[in-house]
Amino acid sequence: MAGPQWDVRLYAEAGSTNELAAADPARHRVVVADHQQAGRGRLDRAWVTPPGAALTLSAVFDPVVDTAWWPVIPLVAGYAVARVLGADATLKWPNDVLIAERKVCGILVERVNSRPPMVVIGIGINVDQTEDELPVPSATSLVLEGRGVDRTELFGQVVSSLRICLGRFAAHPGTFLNQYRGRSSTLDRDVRVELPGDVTVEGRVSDFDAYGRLLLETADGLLTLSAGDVVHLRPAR
Ligand code: BT5
Repeated sequence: MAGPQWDVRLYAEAGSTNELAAADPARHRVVVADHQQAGRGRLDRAWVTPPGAALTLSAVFDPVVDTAWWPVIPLVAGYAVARVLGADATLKWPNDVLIAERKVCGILVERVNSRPPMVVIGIGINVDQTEDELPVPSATSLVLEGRGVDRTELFGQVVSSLRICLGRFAAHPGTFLNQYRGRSSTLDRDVRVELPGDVTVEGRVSDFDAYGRLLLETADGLLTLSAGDVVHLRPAR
């Protein structure tokens, strides 16, 4: 199936690929850096990768879905990466990709208020890092999980998967969460959720709604959460 013509901008070094993509957004543009020196996570956190060992890219899309569905786009991006990484890649809500419960990929989706509005989908995948090169113990890399992959091939697979998954999502936005549930490592788990504003809640994740919100059963009743950092409290069953 022929895809669109991608406008790929490859940098040997860049600060943040998301920043570069957002500064000059154009449909089907992909910014990729061999070394990202100031990678960004959510909430001003850092995404840290050594030169030449990770895949760090940002792809620009103009999603043709009603704005009510935009909060689901980060989940779609995580799902698109997970299906490339294999059957054992799971999703920690909202969109971290895990292998064996450790984070192999982080995603940062940002909206650009251009005309039409676009999204920058930033994806960082740990590919060749050794244990020493990972910034936190909760991280892993593909090579540490026993799968060496070629970064260029992975790049092609991830960009194509993003396009396919966003296309399907745009066609049937209300059914995406059915697929997402099957990849979730957070569903049915006991979790602690750190909410914006230093509030923490604990409970069991009973489901996600069609808009990607997490439904948490707590001692005080059911909460519907649209943002937060999840900590899985017990091993997966
Ligand atoms: C994320 O944030 O997981 C989003 C990361 C997005 C990175 C991509 S790379 C291409 C594009 N350009 C950018 O500038 N960003 C995007 P968050 O959920 O806030 O997680 C950040 C936290 O993950 C940090 O505070 C660390 O604890 C941890 N971390 C940092 N680097 C990591 C790595 N390489 N692997 C795993 N965990 C990491």
